[in-house]
Amino acid sequence: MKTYARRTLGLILAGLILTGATGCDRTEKSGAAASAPAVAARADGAERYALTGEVLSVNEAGKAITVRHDEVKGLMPAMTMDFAVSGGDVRVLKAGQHIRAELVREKNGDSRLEKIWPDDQATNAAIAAGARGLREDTMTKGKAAYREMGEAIPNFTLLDQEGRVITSGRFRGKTVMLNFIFTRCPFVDKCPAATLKMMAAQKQVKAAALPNIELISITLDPAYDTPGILKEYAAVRGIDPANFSFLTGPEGAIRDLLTQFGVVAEFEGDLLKHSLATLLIDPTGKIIHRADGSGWEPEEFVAKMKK
Ligand SMILES: [Cu+2]
Repeated sequence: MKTYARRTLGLILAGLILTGATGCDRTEKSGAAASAPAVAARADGAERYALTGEVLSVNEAGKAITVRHDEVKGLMPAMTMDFAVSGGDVRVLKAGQHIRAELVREKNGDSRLEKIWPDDQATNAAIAAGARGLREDTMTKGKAAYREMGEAIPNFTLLDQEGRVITSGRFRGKTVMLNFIFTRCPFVDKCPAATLKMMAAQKQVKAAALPNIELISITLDPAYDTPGILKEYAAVRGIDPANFSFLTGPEGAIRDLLTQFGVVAEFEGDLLKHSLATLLIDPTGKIIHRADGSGWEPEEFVAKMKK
C-alpha cells in the first residue's frame, strides 16, 4: 500500500505539471515574488497574465475590486483599475491586502481576476516555512512517512477559506475530524458525498453540544482551490464556518500531507482521481480513528468524539 501510494504520488506531480496549461501552478512560489510567463493563451482564446498588486477597495455587491497593480508584462504598465472577481473572492478580499492573481482577458475584451492568493510577506514567509518543514519531515521519514493509527499528525501551515494562515498547532486541545476533497470533484459519490457527511457530523456535534470539535477539509487540488474558491464552496452549501475550515496551500505541502495521510490522488488528463480518507485526531494530535473510502457514517465519528 505504501509503495503504491508513493509511486502514485509521483504521478500526481507529473499530472500537475502536465495540466499546468489549464491550471495555475504558482502556489508553489509562496515564498517568492511571482514571475510567471507574461501571457498564456488558452484554447478558448482568453489570455492570462500574472498580476500582483494591492487591493484598494472591495465592491461586494458589484463583485469587483479596485487594485493598484504592478506592471503586467506584455499588457500594461502599473496603474489602478477595477477588476471583476468571483463571489467567493469578493468576500475574502480586503482593502490593503497584497495579492497575486491571474488577469484573464476574454476575446471580447472582458477581463477578470482569477487564482487570487494573498501575497504579503508575512503570509508568504509562514506558508513557505511550513512547506519546507513538511518537506523535510516527509523526506526524513521516507517510507515511514505514513502516519499510522495512534501516531501524531504532521505539523502543517496552510491557508483557510478566508486566506488566513492556519497552523496545525491551532487545533491542539481540540478533537479534529479531517478529510481531503476538491471543489471541482465530478464524482457525486466522492467529494460531494464526503462534504455532506462532514456537514451531517457538524450538525450532530452541535445538536449534542460537544465542545472543542473542529472539522477540516484539505483540498486535493490546490492549483484551482484558492481561498476564494473554498469560501464559495462552503457558502453555497450553507456550511457554518465556526468550526469547519477548508484549507489550501502550496502543491508541495499538499502532496506531502497526502503522503503522510495515505491518500492517493492522480490526474488522468484533466480528471483528478483520488482515494478518500477521513480521520479523527485527538486533542494531543494523535490519530484515533480512520475510515478509508466512502462507506462510513457521520454517527461513527461523532460516537468516538463523545468518548
Ligand atoms: Cu472527489
